[in-house]
Amino acid sequence: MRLSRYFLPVLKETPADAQIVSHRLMLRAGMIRQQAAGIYSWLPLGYRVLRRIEQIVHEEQQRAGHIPLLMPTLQSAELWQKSGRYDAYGPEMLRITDRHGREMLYGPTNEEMITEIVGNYVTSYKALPLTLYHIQWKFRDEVRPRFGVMRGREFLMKDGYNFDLTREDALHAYNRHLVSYLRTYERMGLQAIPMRADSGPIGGDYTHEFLVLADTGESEVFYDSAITDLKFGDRQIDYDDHAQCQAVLEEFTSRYARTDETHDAAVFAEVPEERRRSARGIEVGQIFYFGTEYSEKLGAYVQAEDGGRVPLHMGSHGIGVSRLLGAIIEASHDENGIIWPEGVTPFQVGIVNLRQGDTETDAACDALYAGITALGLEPLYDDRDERAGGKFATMDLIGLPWRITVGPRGLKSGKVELTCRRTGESEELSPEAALARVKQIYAPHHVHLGHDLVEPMATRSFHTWM
Ligand code: P5A
Repeated sequence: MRLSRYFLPVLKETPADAQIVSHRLMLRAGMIRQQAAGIYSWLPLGYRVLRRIEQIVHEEQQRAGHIPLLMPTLQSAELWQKSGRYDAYGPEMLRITDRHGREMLYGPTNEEMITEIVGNYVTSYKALPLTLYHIQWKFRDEVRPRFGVMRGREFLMKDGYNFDLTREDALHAYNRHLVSYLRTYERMGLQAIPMRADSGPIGGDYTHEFLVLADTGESEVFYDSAITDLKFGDRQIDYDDHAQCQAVLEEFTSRYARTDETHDAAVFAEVPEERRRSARGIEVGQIFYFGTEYSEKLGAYVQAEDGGRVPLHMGSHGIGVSRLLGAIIEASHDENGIIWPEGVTPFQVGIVNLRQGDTETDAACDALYAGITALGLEPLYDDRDERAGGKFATMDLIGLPWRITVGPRGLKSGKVELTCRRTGESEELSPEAALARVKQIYAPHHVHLGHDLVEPMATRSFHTWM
């Protein structure tokens, strides 16, 4: 993308009403625009990151064997009357009446709808196990929408629902989700710690929240610092293997890590004092196992092997897709702007032309642009007729992890400059060597452009999702 042809409305001033750094930076970098309290337009740069995050979520869901579908945002009140949650959900639910006087709502979550779907089509235990998920907009009429996309009213969620014959199988689904979430967040450059939590209006007695540690987080958390040493890394997991998933779950949940809702001072006191931490965290996901409650109320039964009719065991699992942009920025920025992790960056490399209009410099930039594109990556080329300082400031603000600077002086000795946004370190390299470095840097990140999903590291066969 050439910056001269892009739509990147960066702000010079720091927006006065934004209280936390991620909100300020998203506004300044021209990523979002508020349209009403807690409701945002996703401007091109923000939309790109949102799509990258969605892509990672889709890949990791499908790697775990989960199947994408798409349910609507509007739901009929009838479904929720069946589960008993229509009244219980309270003023957080946005209720709408259509022209025929029918009661509708903008879905805050989809347990009822997916249970109705599965209950209608699945009749035998042979169709199980089954996990369906979608990435869809939700609406929760939060009392205090704030911090930009972090606590929105309209927000994007990945929500998945497992249907199993037995409690044991459903607990395997729970474990499998926990494992796949660890991998998902790590690919986004985040450490998200699973913590024992409270189930709230979703129900059930078995739940973990995933928290990213950040001073601006809304949750108070208590944990054993040894947990922050754990890395998922590039382990290959067979997601059908119960024992393997259970082992990973135990590894990542055996240390003390709880939100304030489930915090137990007596148990916490058993953690060695030097490892006891209390901190703030951003909840980027939550998983639940809740048994047969929804299945019974909405009629999701199957015929078991012995011919009996049994309700399905269920759980639900959510990732705060739009909130993740805020969480990533909270975890990764400096005084000059955002620092995107390679896995989610909107463009992989920025190209800065120090003398726009100079034939040789322009040609060198064009050649780099073509070279990066040929690697299957997307450069953002600042080809505007602007001063170098302004170009660097824009690149730093929008946070591209790597920048190549091209100017007449360097080109005289055949060199361009490759700069790492995170460390600020620069290397003088030939354009060919710079391209080779870029290729090497992005090799582990499976950057997929457009809508095609071809996953080279599949542990099982993939569905393409669009
Ligand atoms: C699990 C999936 C559920 O709704 N039902 C379907 C279950 N869980 S949850 O914890 O309530 O939400 C899942 C994740 O969504 C994000 N989230 C939000 N993001 C932005 N603004 C909000 N107002 C908001 N509310 C929830 C969180 O990341 C949460 O973990």
